[in-house]
This record gives sequence, C-alpha cells and structure tokens, in this order.
Amino acid sequence: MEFSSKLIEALKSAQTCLILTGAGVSAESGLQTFRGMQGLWDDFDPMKLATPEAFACEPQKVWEWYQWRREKLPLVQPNPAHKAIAQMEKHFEEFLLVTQNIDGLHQRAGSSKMVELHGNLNRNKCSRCGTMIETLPVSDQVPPRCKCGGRIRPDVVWFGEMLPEAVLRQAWRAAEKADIFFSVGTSSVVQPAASLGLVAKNNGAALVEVNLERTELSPLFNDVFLGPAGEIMPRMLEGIINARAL
Ligand code: BV8
Ligand code: ZN
Repeated sequence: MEFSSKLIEALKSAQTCLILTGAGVSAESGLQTFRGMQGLWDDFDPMKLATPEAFACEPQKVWEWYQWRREKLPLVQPNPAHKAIAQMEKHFEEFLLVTQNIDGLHQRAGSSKMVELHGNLNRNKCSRCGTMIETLPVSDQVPPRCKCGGRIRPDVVWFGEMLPEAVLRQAWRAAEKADIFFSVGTSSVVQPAASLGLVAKNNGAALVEVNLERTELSPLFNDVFLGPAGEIMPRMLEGIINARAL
C-alpha cells in the first residue's frame, strides 16, 4: 500500500483526526451494506423503508425489517477494520469516530471516542411521547405499544428526520478542527454526513478515502485506497504507527 509523501507527512504531524464510517466497514462482519440491501429485502427498498412515512403506513413491515436486522447483531463480530479503527484513537491527541452505522460494532471493537449520527439499532423509543423503551413489553401487537399507546420504533434517524443536534454539532466541530480526515466504507451519498469531508477539507485537513469502489466525492480526497476496509485499515494503522515513530 503506497502512502503519498503528503499522507506520510500528515500522519506524522496530525494532532486531530476524524474518521467517518459507513455500512462498508461492517460488510466483512457479514452485515449487508445499505445500498446492497435491496436484494435481500426484495419487495422493498431500504431508502423507502427507513422513513417515518413507511412506519406510518406499514408499521408492522418496518418493525419486522428492523427486528430482522437486530436479530443478526449478536451473530456477527467486529472485523479487523473496526479493531484497527478502535486502536487508531490512541495515536492522536484529539480523535473522533463519527459513524453512520447503527449496528454497535465499533463499540464492541473497543472504540470509545465516537458518536453515532444515525442512532443505534439496539435502542427503542416511543414514536408518540419519545420515551426510551429499555425493555420491550411482551405483547402480541406488532410493533408493541408504549404505555401512552404510541407505537414503539427503533431509535434510529430515518430519511427526512433531523439528526440528533448535539451529535451533529460535535461531528461538525471535529471536522472543522481535523488535521486528517478518513472516510471509510461509505458511498458518501447521505447528507449531512457526506458533507463532513468538505468541512474538513475547507479547514486544511488531509483527506483519505478507504472504500471498495470510488465514490462521487473521491476527487476531493488526497489519497484514495480501493479495497476491503478489513485489509486496508490494519495497514493504515501500521502506517500511522511507523510514521509517528520516525
Ligand atoms: C436530514 C439509519 C434534515 C436508518 C440512515 C441534501 C441533499 C440531498 C438530500 C438530502 C440533503 N439533506 C438531507 C437530505 C435527505 C437525506 C439524504 O441524504 N438522502 C440521500 C439518499 C440523497 N438525508 C436525510 O434525510 C437526513 N436527515 O438531513 O434532516 C433534512 C430533512 C429533510 C430534507 C432536508 C433536510 C437523515 C439521513 C439518515 C438516514 N438514516 N440510517 C437505518 O439504517 O435503517 S442512512 C443509511 O445510509 C445508513 O445509516 C447508512 O450507513 C447510510 C449511508 O450509507 P453508507 O453507509 O454509505 O452505505 P452504502 O451502502 O451507501 O455504501 C457502502 C459503501 O461501502 C459502498 O460505497 C461500498 O462500495 C463500500 N463497501 C462495501 N463493502 C466494503 C466497502 N468498503 C470497504 N470495505 C468493504 N468490505
Ligand atoms: Zn409513549
């Protein structure tokens, strides 16, 4: 894996690092990527299912789609990409992992300095009163209901919904201060997550993309590494350690 001199310089001197991840980071753990999911959920497009409208019209179908995704989580493990990213947080004075994923695999790999832009599949809340639901009530209703009678939904951000304000602000601030910005396993399509790279670049950061294929934002990046994150990120970690040992 060839590191450009600009990248080696950045790896050596960067004080602050932001990593943005997407579904591609969890692909080698066996979880479908978002745009790869169409095949699996044949008669429905995730882009349509992950919306408040879909939940309002077909609450049972949306709930069952999320239950189906949730049930897979205990069966999958963090992969070498998650583990390398968890190690990276030790090598920068300031570090923030910003994930679009809702699978909780970064936390299970040991990442702690992180935020979840789009929520977490393991949490539920009431769609009416907003109460967080720690334990789902045993009921034959699908989806189950909150005490207020509202339908329970996963605590994730759907298309057309605002991202959690504080989380987005923290990610934005980190992008403004980043010396180096990694985008790993994301098609860079979904907003506002996909704008973080631009914010970092406008503030002088070195931009590195790691993805299976080029994306519409690839021209923005100083270095683009095409291939599986599970292979590239452990070598990226090695490159960081070597560059900072010099
Ligand atoms: C909002 C949770 C205010 C639910 C998700 C501006 C312009 C245009 C549109 C908009 C805009 N602002 C807002 C919008 C609308 C919309 C949007 O961005 N639409 C897109 C499709 C154009 N955004 C929103 O609605 C956001 N809300 O902005 O509120 C607002 C509201 C209304 C109107 C205006 C403003 C909310 C977005 C959050 C949606 N929720 N997830 C759930 O998961 O069920 S997003 C969903 O997509 C997942 O979180 C996923 O992570 C995310 C992004 O997708 P990726 O992670 O990139 O996954 P994808 O499959 O696309 O790509 C995977 C990549 O990995 C691929 O490139 C592949 O090549 C690569 N890969 C595969 N295997 C590997 C790999 N790479 C490395 N190694 C491998 N092994
Ligand atoms: Zn309620």
